[in-house]
Amino acid sequence: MLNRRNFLTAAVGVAAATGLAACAKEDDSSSGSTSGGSKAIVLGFSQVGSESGWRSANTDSVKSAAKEAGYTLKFSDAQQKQENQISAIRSYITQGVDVIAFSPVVVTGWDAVLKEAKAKKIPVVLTDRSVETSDESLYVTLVGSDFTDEGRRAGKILEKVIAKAGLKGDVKIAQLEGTTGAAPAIERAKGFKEVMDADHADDWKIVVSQTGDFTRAGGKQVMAAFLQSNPDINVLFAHNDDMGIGAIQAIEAAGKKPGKDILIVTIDGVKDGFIAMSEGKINAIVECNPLLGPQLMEVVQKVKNGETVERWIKTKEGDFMQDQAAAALPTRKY
Ligand code: GZL
Repeated sequence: MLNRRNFLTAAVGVAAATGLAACAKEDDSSSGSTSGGSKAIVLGFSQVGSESGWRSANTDSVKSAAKEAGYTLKFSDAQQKQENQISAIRSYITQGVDVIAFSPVVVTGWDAVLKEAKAKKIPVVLTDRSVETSDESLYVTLVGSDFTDEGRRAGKILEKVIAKAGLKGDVKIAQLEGTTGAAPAIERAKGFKEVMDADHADDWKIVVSQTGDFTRAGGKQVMAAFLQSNPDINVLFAHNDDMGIGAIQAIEAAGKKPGKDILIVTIDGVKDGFIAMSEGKINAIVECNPLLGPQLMEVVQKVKNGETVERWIKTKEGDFMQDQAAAALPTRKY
């Protein structure tokens, strides 16, 4: 999806303009002030929504880091609707913010609005999720994880989970996919399939796969349907903890033991995921770090100064087996 590129010089200017009505849910969550009287950087940020524990932690990180940096943050929650993100970005362009940052809910459909930002010489920084575009100049950098690698890591840690559980015979996998068209959903599925195709073509099979839209309700509803249609599922791979936690409720309602009758691997590493893992209901978690705020603010300053920034600033993250959960819980930051 995103091919790593070398450095890209961000030469930017700032367009002044008057404000317009905002989009779904907007707030100026911090009014910046800098010592020395120089004008505070004005950052327009469009957030995907508030669909998961990961997203809430990501929002907190962006808001607190903007406050810490003394930036004026204009923040909007798109409630997982692309049209809300586009209107928020248009509003930031009209307001003449210094930099626009956003986490694109899906990978396609951004060229037009990003061309409008470019025309007004407002640099755009992607956080968390990437976009598909033929015009690389439409954004300066992505601050976020390698989701394909997260999918590969999920496949590799599932091997350890299966060995530890002593699961024998065919591995029948249910996959709860993230939001349809979203980079993490596309790329996590791709990475997981790479491991399956390379190392488990004859003993692992994804027997059913459907989106749960990264929400607990979605995970519960879809898993209940999975169990109706495929009662012999013995593994669940959920693209995030929240769908895995929802699926646990459906598995227990069906009279089965999550983490035992059905082995579960999820991605994110939010606190509730670690709690479920410490209770033996999730077998392993691949971490996806939402605390991108400080890195984002650092990049925004560099971009505002017209400095060179890397095309992809990756976040660091680990993987956790069930027996590590209890010890890790007290130090989890989200
Ligand atoms: C991943 C992020 C995903 C999380 C989900 O970086 O975009 O969206 O994995 C969240 O929990 O909803």
